[in-house]
Formats: sequence, C-alpha cells, structure tokens
Amino acid sequence: MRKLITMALAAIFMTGNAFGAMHFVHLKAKTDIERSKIANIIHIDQVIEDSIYAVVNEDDLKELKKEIGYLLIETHVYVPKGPKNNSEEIEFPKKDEKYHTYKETMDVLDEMARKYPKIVTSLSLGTSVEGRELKGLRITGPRNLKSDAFIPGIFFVGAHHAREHLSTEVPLLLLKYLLENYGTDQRITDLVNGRDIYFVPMLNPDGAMHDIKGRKYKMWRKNRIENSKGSFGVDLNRNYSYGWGTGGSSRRETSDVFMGPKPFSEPETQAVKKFVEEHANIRIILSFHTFSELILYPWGGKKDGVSGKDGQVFTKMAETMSKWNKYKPMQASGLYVATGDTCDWAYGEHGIFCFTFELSPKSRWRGGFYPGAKVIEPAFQANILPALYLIDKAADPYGVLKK
Ligand code: 0X9
Ligand code: ZN
Repeated sequence: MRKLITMALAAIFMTGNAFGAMHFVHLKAKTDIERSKIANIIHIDQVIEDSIYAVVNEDDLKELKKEIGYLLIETHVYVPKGPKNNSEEIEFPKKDEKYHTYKETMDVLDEMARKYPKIVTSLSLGTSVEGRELKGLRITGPRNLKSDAFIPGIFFVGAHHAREHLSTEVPLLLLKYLLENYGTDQRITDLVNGRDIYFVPMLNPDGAMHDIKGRKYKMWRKNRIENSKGSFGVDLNRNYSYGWGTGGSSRRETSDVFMGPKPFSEPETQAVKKFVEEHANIRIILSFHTFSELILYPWGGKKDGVSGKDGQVFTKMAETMSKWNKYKPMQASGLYVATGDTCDWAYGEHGIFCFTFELSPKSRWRGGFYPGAKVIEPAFQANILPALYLIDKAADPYGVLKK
C-alpha cells in the first residue's frame, strides 16, 4: 500500500523528467563568487539582490546539498500548473495556444517564403537530434538574391533553450514585420535592400516540443540527445567552443547546464557554427532567450570586460537599445560566469558583435518561463526598434562610436 502511495505521489510530481520530481530552490548568494559556484551546478533562473531562484531536478538538488548546502534557504517540490494530461499530443496548453509549435513555426516560414519570393529564401541549417529540420529564412533586397556582392549580414536566433518559448515568437513576429512593411515603410525597405537578414526562430525544436508534450509544461531546458547513462540533454548554451568547460557549466550529464562531451558535440550548435562560418558577412548576432529583461554582451565566461574599441561598441549598442526596450544592459558574466555560450564564441572566435536578449517577463513572479500569451505582443513591440537598430548597425558597428 505504502509503495503504491509513493508511486502515485511520484507520478503526480513527475514533470516528464525521467529522473523524478523537480524542486524549487532559493539560495542566498551574496557575492558573485558564490553565484558562480552555484552556476557550476545548476542553471540560475533569476538573480535578485542576494537571492537566487531556480527549479532543479532531483540530481541537481542532491549535488547542491552536497557541495553548497549552506547556501540553501528554501526548497520544495515544484508542481507545474495545468490540468493532468498524459497524452502525447504536441500542442501548447489551451491558454497558450497562440505560441507556435515546431510545425506551426515551419508553416509560417514556408508561408513567408511563398508570399514574398522576391525578398525571401528558405534556409536549412541542418537537423536536430530527433531529425527535425533546422529551418530559417534569409531576407534581403531582390537584387542581392542574384548577386555575389558583399552585403552586411545579421543573424537572429531563438530558442536555444526549450522552455523559453517566447524566444521563438519574437523573431517570428520580427521577420513577418519586416516582410509586411517592405515596400511601404521606407526605413524597412532600405534596411532590407542593404542587408542580409537571417532568422532561425527555433534552434532547439526537440527540446521545445518535449517541453509542451501532453499539453503540459515540463520546465525542459536542454536538447534531447540521449546521454551515456540514459539521461537526456546537453545545454546548447554551454556547448560552444570558446572557453568551453571552464566555469558555469557542468560535466554531470543530468545537470541542466551539462556542457556536452566536447565543444560542438550537438547537431544544433554544429548547425550554427557551420552557418555562421559559411556566411562571413554576419557582423551582428542576436540570440533570444528568456527571462529577466536584460541585454547581455560578452564576456560571459570571464569577469574581464571586452577591451578597447570593441568593448565600447558593445556598451554603446546595449545602452542605446535599452532606451527602447527598457531592458537592463549588462555584461553577461555580471549575472553569473558561464562558459560555452553563443556570444562568447561568436565574438571570441569571429569578432561578431553578439547580444543575448533575456526577454520578458522581468521576474518569476510574473510567470518566469511561462508568462502566458499576453506577453507575446508587448515583447515583440518593445524589440522592434532594437532589432532595426542592429540591422542598421550591421553595416558598420564601429559607427556607433562616432559623435
Ligand atoms: O544561462 C544562460 O544560458 C542564459 N540565461 S537563460 O536563463 N536564458 O538560460 C544567459 C547566458 C548569458 N551568458 C553568460 N552568463 N555567460
Ligand atoms: Zn536561455
């Protein structure tokens, strides 16, 4: 009987994670040294003053207790909201149906390519672990499509992290916005004519679809590779090569910040590497994530700031954009040190000015990773001007330093 009750409880608390219940944790971390110690073990969902909040799996909690138990001030089992549902249906929970599934996202990309053939071409960057095509769009003026001349490029990418569904919606709305206003809005027409604008709205489709399977969120972060002992997932934003594995990521396969067995071990990060390296005109990258409303720039893997003129370009651009979206501009490692992310690689290896936007909401009390459909439109609106600015500056990033 007791065994039955335990099993039933385990089933209730299971959030789709094969390793058991998820736990909410609140830790006290007064210094960035303490924060960075924590970032070696778990993913930090939010930092507020000297508090850290996160939802972690059973294994991560064990490790936290073992390594830095003295910092833990509150833990309880995390029970995701929403009706019980054991189906395998791949669709968002009813109230969030406005969000796009992988299939719906691909349908939008196909529809745009069909509707605007003069300025859009479809891209295929590769395939995910489970075999989903990693699709994108290239938007550029009709003449550029036929010529080999150099045109400055910019790359917008969403959903490295599965549960950050808003990070697919914003680039999807942005690309539609550019296309719908091309030919009528002069600024947009000129920008599109003068740039190569690349969009990949869902880089981690397997993780994102796993997160919504059965129409119930699972707090999934990583991709869906099967690891050596049967757990799943590598954190794609710890899998890039620059400074890989030197802090703020874990070698434990069950960790939410598992760096993978080697840099670029994953097909999804390999796809970005290959694409960016084959498109040498890319001068700026914007990687969308959620949440906290931040504009982050390198370095993320070390405390030093980017030196010289480049450092000034990063801060100037971040500060300018923050006036429009009201997000807080900061160096990524100011949040916590973490290595293997997109931007340290893009800038460190290729000198690309790369930003990470942590979209809405501002805090976990406003919904955290699952803020609902109401935030989609305002998050898009807030980021139109920052996106247009980056598209513009791709022609000459150093131009922002001129008086
Ligand atoms: O931890 C991450 O990968 C990003 N935050 S998220 O909540 N979306 O997972 C932030 C990456 C910023 N980079 C570093 N701090 N290195
Ligand atoms: Zn993220």
